[in-house]
Amino acid sequence: MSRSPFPRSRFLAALGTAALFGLAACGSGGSAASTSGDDLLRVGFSQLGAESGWRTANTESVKASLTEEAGFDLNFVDAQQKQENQIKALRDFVAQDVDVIAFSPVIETGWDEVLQEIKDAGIPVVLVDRTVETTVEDPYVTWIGADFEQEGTTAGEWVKENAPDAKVFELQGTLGSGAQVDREEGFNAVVGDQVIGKASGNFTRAEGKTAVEAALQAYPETDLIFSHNDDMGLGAIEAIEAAGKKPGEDIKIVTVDGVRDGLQALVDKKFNYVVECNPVFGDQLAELIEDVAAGEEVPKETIVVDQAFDQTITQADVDARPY
Ligand code: GYE
Repeated sequence: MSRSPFPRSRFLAALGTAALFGLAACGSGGSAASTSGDDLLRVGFSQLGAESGWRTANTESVKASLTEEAGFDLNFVDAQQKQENQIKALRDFVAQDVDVIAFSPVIETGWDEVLQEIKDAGIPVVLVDRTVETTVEDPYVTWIGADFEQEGTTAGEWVKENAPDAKVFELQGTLGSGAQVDREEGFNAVVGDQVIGKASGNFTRAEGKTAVEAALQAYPETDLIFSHNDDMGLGAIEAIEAAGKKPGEDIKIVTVDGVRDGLQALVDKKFNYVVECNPVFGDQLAELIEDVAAGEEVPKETIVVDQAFDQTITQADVDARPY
């Protein structure tokens, strides 16, 4: 069973209408433009949570791009890092018969049934940020996100070059998530022999702190932490300082993301190296969703470009960071 794509002409017309409504609303000082919603492209977006600075920036970027003015009727649902909440949101989107479903899967597995239901309903899927492992054939039209394995490799190369004798504790993200699995694979392929222990901090600052408190007891020889994101690294700083040690010196910290708080820790010399993972791709996502809805050819994947930062970063760089 297939579904006819959202006609391009109808969508462009919707854009015009939305723009007019937007102007009218501004002119009258009224609240949000209320359209019938019929002319807009109806998108269900299941965000996995609000666990980190990265996620908050990503959510802001998505919402800033998928606006009514831009022609979208966005139903955004936050799953609070629970897969069952995401599955429920996805089923709701099917019941609402949205034009496109976009979602950022909290972990890689467990989506077979709901992906099949979406496929049977003929609704195209745009996968955002994280990846899925599924037996469903052609479960999504396109994926946009970062190269997590490369991020892990880049972090590993810094360690190999700058701390070849370090005893590394690996602070993993949410177990079973694409970001955790692939960062770990990339990092361990380069310096796996230096890793003396690992545990998950679920990508949050609080759980990162708890995991490092335990790690400092279990592996007192740890002198470098590779954290799968900034937030857990910030939690690690708290745990290290509470144990009377100096983060960045006694225990070096390498992280992934590059949100402002993370880069500030780098300027403050508490982090040693940060591999960027750029969350600001709402505009690219909006374009992909339009093209998918219009039935146009899109690339199977779009990799968001990342860089990396060391302690030569300046306060001005941090202050200029948009997120
Ligand atoms: O690195 C982390 C977030 O999937 C890229 O999820 C994302 C990761 C990001 O919680 O901070």
